[in-house]
Amino acid sequence: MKKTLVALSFGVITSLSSFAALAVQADNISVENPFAREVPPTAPASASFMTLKNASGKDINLVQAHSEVARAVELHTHINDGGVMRMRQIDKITIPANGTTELKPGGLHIMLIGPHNPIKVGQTVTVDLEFADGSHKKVDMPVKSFMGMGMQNQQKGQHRCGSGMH
Ligand SMILES: [Cu+2]
Repeated sequence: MKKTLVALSFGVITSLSSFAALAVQADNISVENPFAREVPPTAPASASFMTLKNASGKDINLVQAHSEVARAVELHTHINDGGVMRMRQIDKITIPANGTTELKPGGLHIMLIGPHNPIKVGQTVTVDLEFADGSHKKVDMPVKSFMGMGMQNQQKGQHRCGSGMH
């Protein structure tokens, strides 16, 4: 009987520690100021932005993102292509050890391609972040209008960037 108990608790400890190992990257990442961009019903894509903070002493890579609001979700950056800002898909976004990575208009972003429904102000969009170790973090983000953020100039750049992709 005693032997069984010991074996049982050992099994529990083993599974707990392996769970902790799996969850460690997501647990070290905190998300600040997440938001998604409102787009017209006909828009082929939207984007989401946030500040990612890494509380660990090792670099953490965001390798994928998932969301039920869109047909496909991609990690993107902007590149300056002969004076024109264009988007490009990338395979990871690195959050440096004890550092911060900002996803913002005109820079890194999470692309929501082919929204199933119009993405409007007042809604909340959920994006699931997946890190290199397979751990996940769900982020609920309000939908914001760029016009309401005093970012008219940015919006012009975004539009050009979007038409460059499609
Ligand atoms: Cu993009």
